[in-house]
Amino acid sequence: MANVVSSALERDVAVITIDNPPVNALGHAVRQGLVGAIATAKADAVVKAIVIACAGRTFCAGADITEFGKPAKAPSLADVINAIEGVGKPVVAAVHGTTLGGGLELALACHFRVAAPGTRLGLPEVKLGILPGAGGTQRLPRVIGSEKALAAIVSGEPMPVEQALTDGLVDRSAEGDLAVAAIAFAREAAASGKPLRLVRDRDDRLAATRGDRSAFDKAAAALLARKQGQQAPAACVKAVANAFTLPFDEGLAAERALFRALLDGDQSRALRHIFFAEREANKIPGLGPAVQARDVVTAAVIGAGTMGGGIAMCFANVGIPVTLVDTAAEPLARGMATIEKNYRNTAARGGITSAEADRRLKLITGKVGNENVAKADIIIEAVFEEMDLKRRIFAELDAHAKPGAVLATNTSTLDVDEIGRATKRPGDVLGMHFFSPANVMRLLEVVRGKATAPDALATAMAVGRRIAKVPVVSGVCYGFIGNRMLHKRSVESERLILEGAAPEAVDAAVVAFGFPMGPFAMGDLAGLDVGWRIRKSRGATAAVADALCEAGRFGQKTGKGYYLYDAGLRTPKPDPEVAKLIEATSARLGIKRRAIGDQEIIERMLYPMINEAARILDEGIALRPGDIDVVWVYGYGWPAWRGGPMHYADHIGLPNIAERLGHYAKQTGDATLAPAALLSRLAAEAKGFASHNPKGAA
Ligand code: T1G
Repeated sequence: MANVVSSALERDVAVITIDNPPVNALGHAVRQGLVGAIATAKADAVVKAIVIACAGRTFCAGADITEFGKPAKAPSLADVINAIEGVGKPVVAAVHGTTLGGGLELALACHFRVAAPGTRLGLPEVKLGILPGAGGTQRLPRVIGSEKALAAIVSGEPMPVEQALTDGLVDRSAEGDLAVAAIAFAREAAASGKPLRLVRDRDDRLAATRGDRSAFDKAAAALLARKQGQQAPAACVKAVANAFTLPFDEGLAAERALFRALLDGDQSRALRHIFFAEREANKIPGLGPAVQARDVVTAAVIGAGTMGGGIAMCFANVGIPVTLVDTAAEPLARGMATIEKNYRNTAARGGITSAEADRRLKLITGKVGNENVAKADIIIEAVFEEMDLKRRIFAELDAHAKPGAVLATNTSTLDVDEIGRATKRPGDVLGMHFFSPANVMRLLEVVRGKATAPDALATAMAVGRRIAKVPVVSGVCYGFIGNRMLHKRSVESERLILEGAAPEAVDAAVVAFGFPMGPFAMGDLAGLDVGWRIRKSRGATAAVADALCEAGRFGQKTGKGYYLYDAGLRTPKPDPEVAKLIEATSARLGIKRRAIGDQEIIERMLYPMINEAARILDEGIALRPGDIDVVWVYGYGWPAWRGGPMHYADHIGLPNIAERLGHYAKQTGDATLAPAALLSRLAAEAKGFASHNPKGAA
């Protein structure tokens, strides 16, 4: 067993150091080591105080999530915490990096916390569908107050050290070496002779809320308003409320019970799946440590439209200078103005300081003419979705781009290989498919062409992570992973309303499932004319959607689409005109209308997509099922607490899904709804998608 905990004596201070890379997770060996080291320090009369610190890039980032769902091994984290509280000598936590979850709970068990500059402290357990299970819901309120603790625990967002200092969570910020500062603090505490106070015994920050909990309840209601269907946020509220309504040990016991119930639940299993799937998506077979990403110091974006502007902001947001290029001064000025407006709005909302907005704006240089990409290490084309135009631009890039520059296209549907063939350097060409708004949406589909060089792909993945995106590799096919699946849902949603479901009923069922928006409201937001143009260019039709567009109903931008929108408002209102148009279209197509229930709506919204995902997996377009889940959670609003389409399918059971698909294929006469080969095979073998890791994927 690797020695992950060591102890050293600095005169009269015992320094206990955890060294369990990569994030000093509080796994079994660490807990054992801590209990042993604390007992030794307690018994050693020379030791007047103790410092607990971590080696490496961060203090403990929590319990070891890989141990969840396995039999618990003693000592538990609660045992470690009891050992710290029982020492009877000052214990100081020396924290740095991302001090999260069980790591912060460990630090809260200590009498004092000294932090390095740049430390972030938080209890993100709710993001894993659980709540802090080692006293965090009882100790944090005792230090920073109930309302601040509630916000930190229900959001799961870490706080910067500056705020932690202000709130009293951190006692001192270390100037210079952290260990030296923590040892000095520990020695001062021991020398002060002041009685030691454990956080568990503090009540000063609870009294106010105990006296009047109205502000707490109001804050709780606001925090839970956008968490419909999720169990963990509500449990967090209950647990934190116990801190000012119950004695400490009763609150702790209640926390434990809530924690256990959530940990064994489907939602936490789904969120843990997404946690690891997001990290697995970074591991590309054939792209081992030998394949080095190319250096990217500067970037260029071609096309100053909505997508181009958003992409340029992604680079400026992380300090990478970017040249935004367009064909003429007017569209360029319009694009730059939109970027400035976005930054000013963010600064006005307090998201960034205006100085930071200025700094980012300075990193974006607007230029007319593609020759201005010559210095860029990576060039992203974001012009109109038209093959000839893109091929022309890529052929031009050959002349201007420097050797070794990565040439990326932001196409959402077109053939990346064909675009690559427009250049003499197809090895440098790939797709980087951003999602609108590009400066907000975290998903990035990185499309690997047949000729794409491994180091070009590695570069795009590394750049994706640097600009705070979640990059997922896709092969070349129409619509890549996300849009190809989404197309199946669009076809089914059109059928459902022709067969009798109201658009608002379909949207309501999809929202009740956990999506932020249903297909019809989403169509109105994106603009129905976008899909209409693509259908026309592909000779495809959608009876109702086409009829709406022919009537000039493009959605929010025209004040009406599937819904009506009052001037300046985005609230969709059902429109009797649309209901009439749909009924007339059904009659014209000879479709008999009937009542359709929510279960059928959800099955037909989700199962055809899952079926298409099985084909995507089988063709190797997606490397592994988890990648598909990450695409849908970060790009299409699939509720993370349902784990993504593939995880959800395994939860429902592939035999059930296969049976329903077969039923709908017969009912609609659409043979493409029949279960895909991979889905049928796995269903027959009583296996799930989780068992299918194609092509040597990790
Ligand atoms: N347990 C096990 N493995 C972990 C881990 C953890 N807590 N955190 C990270 N890893 C692995 C991760 O899978 C990856 O592995 C590698 O470390 C690097 O991570 C009782 C019960 C700390 C901000 O939720 O948010 O405490 O892919 O790629 O981008 O109340 O990791 O290389 O094989 O993400 O620099 C609460 C989870 C746990 C924090 C670093 N803590 N971690 O981000 O690196 S529950 C969390 C993170 C808990 C108690 C409860 C991030 C990070 P691999 P990475 P990063």
